[in-house]
Formats: sequence, C-alpha cells, structure tokens
Amino acid sequence: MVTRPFADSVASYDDARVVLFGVPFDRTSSFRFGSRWAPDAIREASYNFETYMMDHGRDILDVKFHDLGNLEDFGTPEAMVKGVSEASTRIAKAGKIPLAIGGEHSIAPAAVRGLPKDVGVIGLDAHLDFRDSYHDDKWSHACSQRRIADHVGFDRTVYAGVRSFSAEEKEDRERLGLSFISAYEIHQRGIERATDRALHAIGREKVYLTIDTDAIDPAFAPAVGNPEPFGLTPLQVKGVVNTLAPRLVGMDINEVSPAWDQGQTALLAARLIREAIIGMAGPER
Ligand SMILES: [Mn+2]
Repeated sequence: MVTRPFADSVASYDDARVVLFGVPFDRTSSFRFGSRWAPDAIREASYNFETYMMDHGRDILDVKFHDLGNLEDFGTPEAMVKGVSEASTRIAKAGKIPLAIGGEHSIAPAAVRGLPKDVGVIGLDAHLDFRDSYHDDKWSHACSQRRIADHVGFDRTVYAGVRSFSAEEKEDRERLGLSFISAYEIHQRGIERATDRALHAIGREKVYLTIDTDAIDPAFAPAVGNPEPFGLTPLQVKGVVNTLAPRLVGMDINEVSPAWDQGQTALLAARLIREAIIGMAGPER
C-alpha cells in the first residue's frame, strides 16, 4: 500500500514552518503492541477533515507544513534514539518545528534530546513514565519522562493527566522533586488551571509537548498501548494544544495502536495534530 502524506502538507521542506515525520517504532511495548502502524493510520485519518478550521476561523493551508514520511525501521531502541534525535536536530536547526508521529512513547525523549537544553517539556499521559529502567531497558516507553529529565532537568518537565505510577516511581518523584498534575485534579479544577500550573512548573518560554494518547479516556481513545480509565476528554486535550501551540518548539503524539481501533483513536490523533499545526501558524497576517 502506498501511504499518502499527512493531508494538506503541501509545502516543500524548504518552505515549511512545521515538519512532520513518522517513527514506526514499538519494540519496547508491554501490552498492546502495534503503534508502529500508527503514523500511516493517522495520516490516512487526516483526510477526513476540512482544510478550513471553523473554531480558528482559518484554513490549515495558510500554514506551510511538510511531511517527511516515516523514518527507517529501527532495530534497537538505541538506533531509534539516535535516528530520531538527529531528525529533530536537523529540523530545528533549519528554523522549523519538528512534529513526530509515533510509534510508542520512547520516541519523545529521543526527539527532545535533539533540541537545546533550554526547553521545558509538558507531557499529557495517564502514566508518570518515571522508571529509571523497565524490563532492563532504559529507553523503554515506561521511562519516557525519566529520559526527558536527563536532558532538560527534573524541574523542567511535568506530565499532566496522570492516574498511574508505581511505588518506586512515587519514591523517586518525591526524592528528585518532580511535579505532576493528576487527572483527578484536572477533572476537579479545570484544564485551564492545569495548563497554567504546568507552564509555571517548567518555567520556560520554549515548550515541547509530548502527547501520549492514553492521557485521553479509553472511552474516546481505546486503541492505545496501555489504556487507563478516568482519563481526559478530547476537548480538554484540544484546550491544552490550543494554549501551548504558539510557544511550541517541538511536539510528538504517540502510543496509538491501530489494530485495536475502529478508527476513532487515529482520527482524534490526526485532529490534535491539525490543532497544533494551525496554532503554530502565529498571528493571522
Ligand atoms: Mn502512558
């Protein structure tokens, strides 16, 4: 099957402000494998939507963005980290915004490592992903925030929507002073306050956003690697993306596992990518 590029990615690489690339990597998955198929499923779903975005009053064709296609099929986590970091560095050095489509959550620290250390990282995730190692693998999807913290610092990363971590992660979190925002806090106090708190916690102008699709409730996004009840709504996540998009220097969305999908999870991921792209456009000219 020939896969089409992400819908409306009509700009050349040289002209593009935002550059998409797929990372079909799921070798450390621990429950529902298959996120390697997500970049193409999300691209296909992207053709569902109007180019005019009603709630923004703008057309996505006003934003110049390019789709590089998928990176190679990496054999080891180390090779993936190297390949994704290099891609993210190359795009950022050209003055463009890298937007990676996973693949599993291990792609996020790989993309962040390709950027300068003065970025703050906000994650949306059901899980804290703060294990130092999982199944003897430091690059496991279950260690995504730990590896991000290695690059930007424990005080420059915060995951929101969290409703699951191990006793060991709790102990490490308290010892190392890592902040987090639970899904319960978001349901009680609202997504705007949570987004403000996340921005305050990282204290950086330049923001990288990593969206683990399992942050969203499995009722809306059932096809993810590790589904966890009591999650966020699609509109809450749209709110975070809309608020953060103008200051993003990089982003990824990960953990969609299309074999478990009836199409709605990939559609939601595609729509969130479109929300990010329109928001990265800057003020209307
Ligand atoms: Mn997760």
